[in-house]
Amino acid sequence: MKIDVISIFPEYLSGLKLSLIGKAVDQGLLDLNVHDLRDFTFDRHNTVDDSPYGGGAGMVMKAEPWALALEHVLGGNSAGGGPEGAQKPILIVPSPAGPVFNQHIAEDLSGAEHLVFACGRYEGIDQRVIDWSADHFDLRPMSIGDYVLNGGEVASMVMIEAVSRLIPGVIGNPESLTEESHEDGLLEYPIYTKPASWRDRDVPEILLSGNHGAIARWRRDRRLERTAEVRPDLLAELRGLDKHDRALLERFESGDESMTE
Ligand code: JCE
Repeated sequence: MKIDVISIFPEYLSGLKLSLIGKAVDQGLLDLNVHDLRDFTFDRHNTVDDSPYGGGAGMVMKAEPWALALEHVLGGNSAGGGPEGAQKPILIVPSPAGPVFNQHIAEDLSGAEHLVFACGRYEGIDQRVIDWSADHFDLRPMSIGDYVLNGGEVASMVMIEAVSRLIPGVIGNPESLTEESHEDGLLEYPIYTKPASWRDRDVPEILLSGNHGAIARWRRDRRLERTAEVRPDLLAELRGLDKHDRALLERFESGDESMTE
C-alpha cells in the first residue's frame, strides 16, 4: 500500500516511523511519504492561508498550494491519465464535519492501493479545491470523533495506524486481529499475567484451571458484561447472540449481585 500525507507540519508525522508502521515501511509492505504543503508555494513567505470571504474568525487554507500538492502525489497517475480500470486514489480529508471513522472503515481502507491524507489547519481548506479533488480522487471527508482538534495531523495518524496494522504481514500474529475488540462488536475481556497474586489481588481462579471451555465461556461473559456496561450502543448492533449470551445479559440488566463479586 502507498500512503501520502500532506501537512504544514510534516515532522509531526515522524512518530509513524516508530515500531510497527516503521517496520512495515522497512519490509516494503508500506510506502509512506510525508509532504510539506509549503513546498508548493512560490511567494517569499510560503503563504498557505488567507482571511475568509464573508468574514469571520480565523484563517482559511488557500486552494492553489493544495491543488499542486495533490497533483504531485497523483504523479502521472491522475484519473483519466492512469491505466483503464485503475481505481482513483482515496483522498481522506480529516474534518469534524465528516462521517465518523470506525473499524469497518479501517478494514475497507486496508484493501486500497493508494491512500492520501490531506491535513488541514486553521479553520480548514478552501471548499473549491476539495470539490475539485473529487475529479481525481475517491474523496472521503472523515472525522475521528465528536470533538475539535487544531488540525488534521493527529486524526491522520490515528487512521493510518488503524489501517496499516490490518495490511497482511504488518502484524506478526494475525490471530490477535480476529480476537480483538471491535472485530466482532464486543469489547475485550480483562487480561492478567504473572504473578497470580499481586498486592492482595488474585487472578480469577478459572484462568488457572486449565479448563479451556470454561475459560472461553467466562471470557465471553465478561465481554458481554463490559459491553452492556460501557457501550450499550454496540450491544444494540450485535447479531448472533446465543441462548447463554441472552441469559447472561438478562441477569446483568436486572442487576444480579452474584455476578459482580
Ligand atoms: C481541523 C477546525 C473546524 C474549526 C483542520 C479539525 C477532526 N474529528 C476531528 N476533530 N477535529 C478534526 C479536524 C480535522 C482537520 C482540521 N481544524 C480545526 N475545524 C472548525 C476549527 C482544521
